[in-house]
Amino acid sequence: MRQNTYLAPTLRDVPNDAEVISHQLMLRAGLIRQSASGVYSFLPLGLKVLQKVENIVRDEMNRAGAQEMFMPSIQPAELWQESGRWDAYGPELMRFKDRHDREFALGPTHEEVITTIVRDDVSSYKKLPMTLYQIQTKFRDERRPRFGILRGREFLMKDAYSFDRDFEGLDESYQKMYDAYTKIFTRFDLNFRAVVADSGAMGGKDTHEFMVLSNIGEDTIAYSDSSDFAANIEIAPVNVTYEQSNEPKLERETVETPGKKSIEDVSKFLNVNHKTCIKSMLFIVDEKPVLVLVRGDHEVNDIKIKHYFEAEMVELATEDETTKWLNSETGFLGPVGLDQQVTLIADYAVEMIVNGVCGANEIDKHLKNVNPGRDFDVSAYTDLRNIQEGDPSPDGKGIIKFKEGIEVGHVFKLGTKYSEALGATFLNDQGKAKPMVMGSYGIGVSRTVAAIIEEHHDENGIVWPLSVAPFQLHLIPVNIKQDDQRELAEKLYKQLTDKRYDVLLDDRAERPGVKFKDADLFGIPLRITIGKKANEGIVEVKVRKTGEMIEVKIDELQHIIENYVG
Ligand code: 9G3
Repeated sequence: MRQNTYLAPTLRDVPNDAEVISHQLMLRAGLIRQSASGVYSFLPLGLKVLQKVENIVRDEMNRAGAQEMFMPSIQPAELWQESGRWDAYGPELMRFKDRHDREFALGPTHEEVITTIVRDDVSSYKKLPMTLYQIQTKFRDERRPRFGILRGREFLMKDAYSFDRDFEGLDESYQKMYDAYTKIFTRFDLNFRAVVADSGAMGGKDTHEFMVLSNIGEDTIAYSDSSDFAANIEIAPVNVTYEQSNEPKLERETVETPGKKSIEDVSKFLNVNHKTCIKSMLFIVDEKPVLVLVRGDHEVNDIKIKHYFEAEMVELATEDETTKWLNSETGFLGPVGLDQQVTLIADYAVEMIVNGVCGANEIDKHLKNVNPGRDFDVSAYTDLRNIQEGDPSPDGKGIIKFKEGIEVGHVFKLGTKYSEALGATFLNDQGKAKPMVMGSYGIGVSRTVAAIIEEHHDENGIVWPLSVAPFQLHLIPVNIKQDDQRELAEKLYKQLTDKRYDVLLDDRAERPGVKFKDADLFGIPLRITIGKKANEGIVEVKVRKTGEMIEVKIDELQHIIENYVG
């Protein structure tokens, strides 16, 4: 490719609305341009990388036995009404009407579409297991698109769907996809972890997120410093045995705590350790009031509350609801003398508190020397808190540390949620109709491009791993007006492209400094510079990743290139 007419407009300055390095570099290196908030065009250089990422995903999907197909983005509302999701999603689902006033959605995902296709054309167990996938644009009207294509409103996703006879079959299909994902993210040279995650609205039990460790990730991963345990903090289980002090249990008393609401203020004011304080938070769980207790130094995890009650909705109570159920206000809530209608549950750590402090359910008052079992009974002790750095790893090996992560993949065991809702059944070997058992598997293909840049860049620009680089070689004659440099460049360009190398030739009549700055921004793995020694048949090779520079004779060049690029 000749750079002089190539649409890869580079920017010297960092665009000020780009907060993260991948967004900055994708704009500066001319990979993308924004056309609306969260909506981007891929320019030629960006598209070449996107296609390399796509093709590695495609290669591993095919090797895992998945069949590629292609579904429409336009999805009839009837499908989503049949699955019950038309009303389950809010403004994030992009909807529109056609000229006949019929309702449609722009597909954010394709469970409904794929399930009806398989329902209509697969009916025998002999055809299962079957895994289908596509690589296609998805639409999600994010409230706050940010970080460039990391969180866009139109993005490229590989979405796969597996159909099995039974749950054992699903486990096998799931494992095949899981293994394929491990190969894919390894080929992208990404530092990733498969973390146990929460299936959210998708239902089903097992699910893993493939997270690229990065300090700009929007998810927090709890991982062990000495095992491969890793889980999204949302559902990371806490496995701690708490000590109980053997101090004598004292008489409970009410104390004045004017305006002292937070655990910090109360523990300071009463001069007690915040670990002996009981944090009480009122939640409305599927319309019912639930007071949740955790130890003062812990955080409530509302996903765990949701799972405990297998609830649809878990919301923190408003002040009005707090007044209604506890006749008090946030900051002075406690479990003693609770209205029978309020369910009381507590995290395991609370059970071991002796002579604790909690709200008195009266404004400006707290209780001292409160003892679980004597002063209040809970309907259950269970795991309700966020895991914390320093906790023992739930698998008993090592200590928990936190790291932010960018979610680039997500695999789900869906079970029969969609096949039952949409009637996708098959006749088993006894001729009995059974619902197919499904899994769904996503990779954010465009998001992965940004994640690779987050991990592979330096102060001069992008440093592409060879597997996804837009070109393998960057051929740069320093001064295109010098005949010997131009002629040698053209000769090498022909030789290398004839050998099927992917070569970008900088044939622009630009100053050397501009050429080299652009080359650093583009991050093509190997740069071949043709300068003053062209007439001696000597060129300079620079390895983008290491900065290593070597001068080589033309006839040694092939060997160097094979060595580095393959
Ligand atoms: C929607 C909207 C946004 C959504 C969904 C539906 C996320 C939705 C979860 C999935 C599950 C899997 C197949 C590939 C892998 C992920 N955001 N999800 O279902 F209507 Cl607006 O997409 N789908």
